[in-house]
Amino acid sequence: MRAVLAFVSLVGCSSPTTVPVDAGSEAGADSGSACSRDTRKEVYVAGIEKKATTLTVKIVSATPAPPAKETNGWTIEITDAASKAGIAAAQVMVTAYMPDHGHASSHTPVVTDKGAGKYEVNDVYYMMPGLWQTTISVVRQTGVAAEDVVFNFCVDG
Ligand SMILES: [Cu+2]
Repeated sequence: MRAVLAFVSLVGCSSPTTVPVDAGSEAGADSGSACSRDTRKEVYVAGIEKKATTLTVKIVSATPAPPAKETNGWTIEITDAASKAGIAAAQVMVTAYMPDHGHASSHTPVVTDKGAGKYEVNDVYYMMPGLWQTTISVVRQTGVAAEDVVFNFCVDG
């Protein structure tokens, strides 16, 4: 399914994706960007977190902050939802996807276990402006089902 979507997206994205930037003609627009009126977006703050079934994923810090077009690096912390203890040695996979265009990022983020529940995520790559769904999928230990959390960040051009 993902492969089909990725194919469709290539077609969808072959046309210019530039969204006309209004020159402040709309009252209340914070930047006049593609993101300013997207109600699906989540505003990044250091420490933003999402809960899955048995665990919580927190973005401790992001570079740049807030997340921006092209290359992003995050430090995340994964903790047990009940005990709050860090979950080390999990299998963590990060994927970025653009729902409006039906395509994934051209880069596969690289996750490095830093111990005690901290993980470094590099090469989260948003190649164009708009809403990106970044899924962090965590397998606590082999044989256990993955638990996903999704962060919805809108990236300005
Ligand atoms: Cu796109």
